Amino acid sequence: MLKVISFKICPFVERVTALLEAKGLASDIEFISLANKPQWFLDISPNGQVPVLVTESGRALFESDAIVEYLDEAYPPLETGVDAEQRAINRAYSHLGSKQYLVQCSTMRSADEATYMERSNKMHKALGNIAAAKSAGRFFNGDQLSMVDVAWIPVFHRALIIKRQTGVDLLEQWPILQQWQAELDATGLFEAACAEDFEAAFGNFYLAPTTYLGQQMRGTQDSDCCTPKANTADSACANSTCC
Ligand SMILES: N[C@@H](CCC(=O)N[C@@H](CS)C(=O)NCC(=O)O)C(=O)O
Repeated sequence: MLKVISFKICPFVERVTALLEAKGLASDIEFISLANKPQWFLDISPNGQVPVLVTESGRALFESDAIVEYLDEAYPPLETGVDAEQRAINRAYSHLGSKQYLVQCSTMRSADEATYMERSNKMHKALGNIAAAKSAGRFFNGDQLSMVDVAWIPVFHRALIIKRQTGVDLLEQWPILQQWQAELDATGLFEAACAEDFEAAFGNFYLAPTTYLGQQMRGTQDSDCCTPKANTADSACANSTCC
């Protein structure tokens, strides 16, 4: 059985687990603490990061780009009839998506509105570019789910939770992206790719009272009002703006 080494709110992990779900591949999952990485994990993860995929033959693969390419080569492809040119285009637009993960994480962790605006603006060029490239179909390349859709799932999933909880919509300038987000949501992959308590863990970290978005959710503006809770995702990720 395939096995994913995971951290609950990591978008790089979600890209991998979304692909496993989309392909109908069963897998085990093991969550680790990133603040206190176990030695067995460091022994198999050369970059010390999640995700790691342990293949059915027992080899450990790291780097999400490499993992998703492996999964699409070793198992029936997600999208059929993709020639070399289209595959290159898919990789490029997937890369555009995964490059947004850390930018989105730091945007969501912004302590005030000015920082939030400055950081979210950094995503706007990429959002405009992906909006211009999207097909008129349900998904990126048409009506068939592609590797590009999977790469953008973590971005759209997080944007949807933030919109529902705070009313702040990262995609508000792009109705075509809102529509795409709704189509991806309707696949059920947002939830299927994540642990049952994903939204709670995500909220503890990104919607804490110390973040601008957390204040929007609570209707408060005072970032000094509260001390972050101990033993939440916050404390597990003390060194990072992202998971
Ligand atoms: N380039 C890596 C990035 C993965 C990554 O940043 N993972 C984070 C969690 S979201 C991590 O493991 N952080 C712990 C660390 O860097 O020590 C990939 O694509 O797999």
